[in-house]
Amino acid sequence: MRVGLAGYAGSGKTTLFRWLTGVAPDTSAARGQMGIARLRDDRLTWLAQLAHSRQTTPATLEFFDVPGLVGDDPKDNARRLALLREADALLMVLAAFREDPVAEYRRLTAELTLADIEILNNRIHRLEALARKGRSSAEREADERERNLLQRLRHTLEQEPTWPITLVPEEEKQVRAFQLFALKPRLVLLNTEQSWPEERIPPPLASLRPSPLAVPVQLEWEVSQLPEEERETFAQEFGLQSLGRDEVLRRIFYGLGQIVFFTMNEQECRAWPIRAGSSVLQAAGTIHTDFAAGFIRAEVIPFSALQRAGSMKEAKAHGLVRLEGKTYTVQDGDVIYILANR
Ligand SMILES: Nc1nc2c(ncn2[C@@H]2O[C@H](COP(=O)(O)OP(=O)(O)OP(=O)(O)O)[C@@H](O)[C@H]2O)c(=O)[nH]1
Ligand SMILES: [Mg+2]
Repeated sequence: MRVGLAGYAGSGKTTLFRWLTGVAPDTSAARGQMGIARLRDDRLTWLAQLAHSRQTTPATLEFFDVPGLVGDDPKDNARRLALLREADALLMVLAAFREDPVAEYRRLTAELTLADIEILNNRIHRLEALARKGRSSAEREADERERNLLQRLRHTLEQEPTWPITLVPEEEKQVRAFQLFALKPRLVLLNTEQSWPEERIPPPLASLRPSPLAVPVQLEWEVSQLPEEERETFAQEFGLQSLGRDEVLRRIFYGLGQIVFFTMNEQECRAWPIRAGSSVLQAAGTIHTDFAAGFIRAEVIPFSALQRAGSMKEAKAHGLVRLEGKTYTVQDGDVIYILANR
């Protein structure tokens, strides 16, 4: 999943990007920059040992760092926002070290919403113009249906909805090309001066779901640059109660609605990211399109059950490995073996 960093200029997006991905920022990247972070997962290490896998492949998150919005240049802001549309999900980075995060959140949300409404308006006007031209009745019907959907969406956006807005799959398909922010999962990260206890996150933000994170990004970055043996002393001196990079990544990953399932054999043990709620058929397709096409069944065991059993052989002997059909909903931590015709 590609996570876009949304926020105002100087809110700490690039500092966060560098801390999470280890990629050195390219300040000339006016079109944005991509970096990959690997998700540490002790379960994967355990499985790789069990299967004597030669290779271990963790799940990853892609981060997309773009120039932030500026207060006084609406034209370039439109360009900057357009870059963000390529992202699958949004991490809203608020500069809580210098501003009231509630006000900043409201402002940023409003900008994202207005940008979506503008796209909807343009398309609605276009459809209205088409309606005045000679269209076949089939075309007219399709246009009419699309226009109703877009008008309904616009109305929803004007009512301060809860994010993201969900559509039925057919509607989602119809508006996919617009890459609306409103349909992307979003998570708020407050970039704080110092470590904040969770209770300090102000109420209107604290009640958001997924729950916002408070991270002193600059401090975290500085500590991560010190030699290992100095980190603890420095952290204590600055009162840094660090969640740690791995935990922050984990919360972003799960907060934005992803889960992992595992596959393992002697060749490779791998954690696959997938959207929560996906079917095992979609999981099969993630591994290989052939697996989805030739899907017969899946052998599934939750990681915790396998760990308790100690080996696949024991797990099978105790009937812990289930056979599931293609509609089974994958759970986080499922160890899956796909049976397929190839
Ligand atoms: N005091 C303080 N300063 C910070 C923090 N995070 C970032 N900064 C400072 O804010 C400035 C901008 O940080 P960046 O990470 O480049 O901000 P950005 O969001 O990438 O900004 P744009 O790329 O212009 O959108 C830098 O000088 C940082 O040192 C923080 O947590 N506390
Ligand atoms: Mg930047």
